[in-house]
Amino acid sequence: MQDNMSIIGVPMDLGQSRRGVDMGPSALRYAGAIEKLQELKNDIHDLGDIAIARPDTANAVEASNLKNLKQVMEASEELASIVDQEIKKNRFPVIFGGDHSISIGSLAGIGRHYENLGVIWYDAHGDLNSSETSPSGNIHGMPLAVSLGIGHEKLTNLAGYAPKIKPENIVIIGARSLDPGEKELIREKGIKVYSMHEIDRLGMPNVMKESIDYLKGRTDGVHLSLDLDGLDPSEAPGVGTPVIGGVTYRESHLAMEMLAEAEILTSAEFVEVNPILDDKNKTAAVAVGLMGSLFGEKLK
Ligand code: B3U
Ligand code: MN
Ligand code: MN
Repeated sequence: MQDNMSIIGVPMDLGQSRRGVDMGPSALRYAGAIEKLQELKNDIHDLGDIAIARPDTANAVEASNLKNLKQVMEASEELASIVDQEIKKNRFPVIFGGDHSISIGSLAGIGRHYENLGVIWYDAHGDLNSSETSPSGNIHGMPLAVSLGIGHEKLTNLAGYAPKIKPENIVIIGARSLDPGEKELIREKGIKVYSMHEIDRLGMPNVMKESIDYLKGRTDGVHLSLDLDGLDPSEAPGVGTPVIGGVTYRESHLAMEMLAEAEILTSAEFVEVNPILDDKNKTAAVAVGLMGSLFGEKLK
């Protein structure tokens, strides 16, 4: 993995309904994320946080059931352009969320640089809803669909091209809360999913081995999108939509270490840390621990 990394904070909480996840980048910094990365890599640029607009009382974009569409779009444009610039400088982007809607921007910035960008979506959810299938209107439940070109055209056409990724290059790990429309899309597009059932049956070592072998053969870059709610809420309680029965901290460490050894990643993001809902910044500390494994602590 590259030694030169650029950190971009995205204090976004408008892609869902629980305030506080905008403090995710601060919580990660407070828990020592930058120092951890500096320990492991020679060349860390912390680019700080991008500015996020506040919600207006009236949604300025034409009628839609998507909450805060305008603000999410603007932030995604900005993030996409920063990520794009950093990759052009041959730097490895590490993005700190913010809610998961920020991946719309991350993938829009990254996608252009790869013919077959792989995506590991480590999450309790599929984030494969569209405006039609979403039960909530929360955009953080949509970024994977949007990146496939499915959903509101203001989001799918972000950064001027669509789709950003192909369904056969996605691996979802840790899923245990999928809406009916998401399940249908997974079936229709043949998206590879290791739900908790497969993790229980195969064990995390096999799940990661299969995922890595699968992506290695078909992709020219891999983005890790790690939603902290993929972990069990007993170990990562500071998330907006906790779902019991998740991946353990130990299994997650192993997953990160196997990714470090495989050397397939070209970008990464850590999202949904909400310090307001947390237990003394435990979830941010968990995220920083996982960054250590992902960026080669064991290999040093
Ligand atoms: N699938 C539901 C819930 C959800 C998605 N992502 C999170 N929660 N974190 C939805 O609203 O789309
Ligand atoms: Mn998510
Ligand atoms: Mn989630």
